[in-house]
Amino acid sequence: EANRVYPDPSQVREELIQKYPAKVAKKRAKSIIINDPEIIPEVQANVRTVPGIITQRGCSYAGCKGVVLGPTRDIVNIVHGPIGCSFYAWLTRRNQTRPETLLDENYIPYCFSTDMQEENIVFGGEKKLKIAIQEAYDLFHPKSIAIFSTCPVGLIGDDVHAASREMKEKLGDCNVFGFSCEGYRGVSQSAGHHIANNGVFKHMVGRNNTPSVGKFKLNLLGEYNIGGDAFEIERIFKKVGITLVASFSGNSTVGQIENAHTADLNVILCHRSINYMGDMMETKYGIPWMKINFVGAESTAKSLRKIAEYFGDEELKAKVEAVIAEETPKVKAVIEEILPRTKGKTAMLFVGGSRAHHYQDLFSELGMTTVAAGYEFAHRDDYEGRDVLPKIKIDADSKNIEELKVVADPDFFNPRKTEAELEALKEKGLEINGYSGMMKQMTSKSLVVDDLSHYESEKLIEIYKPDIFCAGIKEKYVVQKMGIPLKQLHSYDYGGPYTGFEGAINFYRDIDRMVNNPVWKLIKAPWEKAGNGAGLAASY
Ligand code: CFM
Ligand code: HCA
Repeated sequence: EANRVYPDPSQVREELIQKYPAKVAKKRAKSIIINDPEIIPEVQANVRTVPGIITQRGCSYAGCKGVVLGPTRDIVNIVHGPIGCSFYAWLTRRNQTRPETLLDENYIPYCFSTDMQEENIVFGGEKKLKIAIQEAYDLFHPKSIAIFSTCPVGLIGDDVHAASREMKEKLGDCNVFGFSCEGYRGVSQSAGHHIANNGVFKHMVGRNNTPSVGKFKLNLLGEYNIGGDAFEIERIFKKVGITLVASFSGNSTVGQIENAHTADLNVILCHRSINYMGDMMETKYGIPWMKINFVGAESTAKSLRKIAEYFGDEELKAKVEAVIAEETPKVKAVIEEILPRTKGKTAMLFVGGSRAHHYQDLFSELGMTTVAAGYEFAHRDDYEGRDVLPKIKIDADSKNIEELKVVADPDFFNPRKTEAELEALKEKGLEINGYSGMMKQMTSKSLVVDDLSHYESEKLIEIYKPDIFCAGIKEKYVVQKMGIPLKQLHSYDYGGPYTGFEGAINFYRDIDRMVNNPVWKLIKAPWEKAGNGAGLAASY
């Protein structure tokens, strides 16, 4: 495998687009890029998918309700729309939660919907929505109820915000707020993230001013506890003595989020889904943010060191080093065992807006090369790095989603670091408010494809024959029928956690099992193999 010859990327690019009509080919070409980590080329991203192309993407409602709000356990999330939108978003993301006691509120297993019917489309659905809010309140008395708009809501003009305000007033002790996250807004889930960030910031953050306790207090942004990822990060934080004030939003509660503005630092794991929150909290409360990554053992160690460096405390730094020293040997031992079996193998990653980048770390720890990767709905900064932002010409979301006007709150603005301190941290390589995207880390001449189409995925597999393909449920069985194992990087199939040190070990073992499973070579029936034409008849 070490001598593997990779296909010429420019030929691959040609092959991917040659069957398309000229106009489509021209558009797709701008999203299919041959990487150069030194002079990072421009990638067309966050633009509308060409109609007719089978995309991996989802919708704005998914990004708002499922992704950002979904993992908070004590909000009743009511979907205003036809039942399918709720049903297909019901527990499919594997975001886990751990209430402290059996009596603690946990609505994650439930599926709340207004079950909109034709009659509501014709005569309006606001009345039904208000009845649903009242019913949920009477049954559960939750602290918060959030309302999510599906496509028909925007089409018929129901005002979910007015209905929420009215019900909040009426109920008194329940925070009710709505989201205009109709599926068709923007071009993908990404618009829904932005809408969710704005709503959570406006209606939740800052409602509880009780000072949080702890010496090193931070919020973890962009971590959603898929497969228990947050539990592993919480375990590590606890071990090193870091206080997690709020998580946005894996294993989180309403109370945490309402109190988040009392933390001293925001660390961001998935930048795509929650960067808006980091920026808004910095403007209003003076909390700086920095990018970290707990996917991969090395990245975890690096991120812990970065956090310790930010707080600048010698005791914390020593504790971080002690924990890394304690956790690393077991990780190394597993890598040593597995590496001879995974070294030189190749991977492709096509997911979401951050994992296609982060999971490359785990593969490189296994000696595997990422030959092609791309996001479903990321923006140019996720590919090229945040410093490209001012140059961005095409940003479909900003046309659709209004930025919240955020200003410093004189009562609560507390600059956690002076300008000079922030500069000093930057000089130490801490990248406060910045990070480099996927392409800087990928090898020269690897392929970067945004919003990969179904057709292109089949072509890529035919050409490269990767040892593993990483994507989601829609791709899984099509790819496996081609004889290539598919690891779901959304739900982790049934696995996880994959974060931190324990998670890295879980991932190595799962990948080893997949890429070295002889079953993939048996995908063709004996009579389908070349030269075995007579085999079938002869065997009967
Ligand atoms: Fe962020 Fe996510 Fe992702 Fe995302 Fe998603 Fe997800 Fe994902 Mo699925 S928030 S961008 S919208 S890391 S749900 S937990 S796995 S596509 S790569
Ligand atoms: C979403 C959620 C999703 C879908 C995963 C998949 C998730 O985008 O609506 O396609 O397999 O992680 O659950 O990304």
